[in-house]
Amino acid sequence: MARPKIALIGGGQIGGVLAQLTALRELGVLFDIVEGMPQGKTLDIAEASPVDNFDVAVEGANSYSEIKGANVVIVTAGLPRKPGMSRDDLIGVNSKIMTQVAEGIKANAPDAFVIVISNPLDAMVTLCQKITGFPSSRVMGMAGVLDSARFATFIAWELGVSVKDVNAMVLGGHGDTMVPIVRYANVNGVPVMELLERKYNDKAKAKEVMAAMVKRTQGAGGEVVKLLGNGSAFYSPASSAIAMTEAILRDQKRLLPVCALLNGEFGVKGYYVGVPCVLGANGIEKIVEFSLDAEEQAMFDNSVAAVKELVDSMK
Ligand code: TXD
Repeated sequence: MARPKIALIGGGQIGGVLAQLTALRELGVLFDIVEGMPQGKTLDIAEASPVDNFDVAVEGANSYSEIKGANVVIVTAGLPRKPGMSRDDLIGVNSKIMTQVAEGIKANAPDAFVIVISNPLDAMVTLCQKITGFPSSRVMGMAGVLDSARFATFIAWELGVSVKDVNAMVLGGHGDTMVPIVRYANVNGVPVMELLERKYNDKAKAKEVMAAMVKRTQGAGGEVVKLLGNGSAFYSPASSAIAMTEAILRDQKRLLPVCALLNGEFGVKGYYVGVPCVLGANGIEKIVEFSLDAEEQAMFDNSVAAVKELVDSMK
């Protein structure tokens, strides 16, 4: 079976790491459409192949015609935040870029699955699906996998356990209103709240520590932006998008938080929001609902309202 072809639209910070990660997994990769830089990055990655022991066709491209036949297209085209900026501040410039990118994908890779990373994520994936006209099962946003990974990292550090044993999920919009689902966060099935209460022998302290981790998760993107001073996170977003790509290409039926177009699920219709989805060979194969308690519902509704306001501002 021919190796799958992945087109990476946007060869900047995240795009460069995406190219390396896809190459290392021998997933096959066609890289970027930005003048010159993609050729340099892919040549550099290819020259690492004897050392990292992978065979893969890695090409730099400057024309959409070279994404023909791509099975998956991952979009990072767009400006990142600068310190002090919100993701929403990017909507004007990145909407113009996304319009051009979506038209290129529609014309050259009409059967591809599309994973949008560009910010503001919930709005950009909405625009991409609208302009490509692809079924919503094939157009999704990457945010929840990253936000959940951040939440899991903070939990692991707090409890002194391996990240491999932490399960944590973040739903809602990809912004300060995102919703870490505290109630279901666990370490190999043991609720995190119980472990915190035992660690501190104090329920109030446990709640305080968890609240701090929730807040850090919601602000984690901005924390990296502030430290970097120029640009935003790129290793963790790239890894998160590759996890989604592998789930599709290897038909893994992963249950992951994905920014998906809702049609009544979780009480939302007609908007892209981060919810649990089964990802497999058919893309978003199922949106998995579960009951939210009153606090979670209020946070989710608030997050959805923020997404609606942002998306409606594009109309
Ligand atoms: O979780 C998430 N979804 C977020 C997304 C996590 C982190 C960063 N997030 C966003 O991804 C970020 O706010 C940006 O909107 C995108 C890409 O971030 P990155 O750090 O990769 O930005 P770069 O390094 O500026 O790369 C963007 C590339 C750059 O090389 C531009 O030349 C290119 O996009 N670009 C284009 N490529 C193709 N077509 C067009 N029109 C175009 N315009 C710019």
